[in-house]
Amino acid sequence: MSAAGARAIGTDERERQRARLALMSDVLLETTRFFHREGFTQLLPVMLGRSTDPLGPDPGSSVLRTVEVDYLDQRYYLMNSMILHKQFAVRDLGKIWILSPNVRLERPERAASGKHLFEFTQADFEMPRARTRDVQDLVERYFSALGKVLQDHPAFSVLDVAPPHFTLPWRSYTTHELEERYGEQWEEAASQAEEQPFWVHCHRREFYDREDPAQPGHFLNYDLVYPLGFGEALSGAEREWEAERIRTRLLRTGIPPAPFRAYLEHAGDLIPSAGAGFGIERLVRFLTRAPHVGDVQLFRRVPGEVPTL
Ligand code: ASN
Repeated sequence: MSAAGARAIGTDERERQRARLALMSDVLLETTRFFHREGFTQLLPVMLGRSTDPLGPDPGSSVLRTVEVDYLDQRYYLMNSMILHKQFAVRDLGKIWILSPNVRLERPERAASGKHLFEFTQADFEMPRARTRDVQDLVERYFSALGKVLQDHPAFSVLDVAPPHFTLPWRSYTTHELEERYGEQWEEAASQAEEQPFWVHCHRREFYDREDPAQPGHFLNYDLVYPLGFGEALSGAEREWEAERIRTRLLRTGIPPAPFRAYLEHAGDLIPSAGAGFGIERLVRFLTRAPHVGDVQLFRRVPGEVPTL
């Protein structure tokens, strides 16, 4: 790589970077194969939308603002995530997935977490009429297949890291249990305490995650968390799909309604679905034990760092 493209780094680090990116290339190939085998249709990503994910209210989110682009008398938003588009795609096409670039203007302090980027790509999928268990089973099948395919990958010997060894099924907790055990900032401590990825259910967050109609105040959503301190891997949910419930949930969040007008206009056509998204860079960081998630990007997008290009 020429000096114009990447930070000045030593030969050893360059070799490690090549190994991480070679592994990422094979992760992308296996991810594509996996979703294809499972009968998902791959969509090209949307970058600008009349509505996008508000990313909140969520105690885990620290985005400064959503990027707005004005074009021909119309306001567009750069994708925080494609969640709202996924809900319509799943209605039209059935099981879908996307390698979706997200721009999230994180605060500079987030650089120290080791896991935040202001631009990253997530594998984002959605399934019609699916429930939590279906998503968990699919994700566990994915990691199991990925682990097998990557066993002999040369990157692991370059990096002196053991290939992944996943023992399934993974444990499930609720946020309430983990809060009791580790306090409000449970993610870091819980992630440090575990040796396998684990599921965490029932987060109070965005309006599109379904609130259990049988148990108001409980949410039919989930995160997968990597062990050994690597933190959140994936987030997803069963979705709110009835227009009236969506309106009520949106109102309750108190976020300005203008960016959701277009979404609400069509919300009467939604169907029940569930899905999730997982960051490709975080996955490769976890597999390669990279110190920072920016270390798996050739063109680093770390909050507070000015990129070379
Ligand atoms: N991809 C996530 C989901 O499916 C949304 C997000 O990235 N905030 O729920």
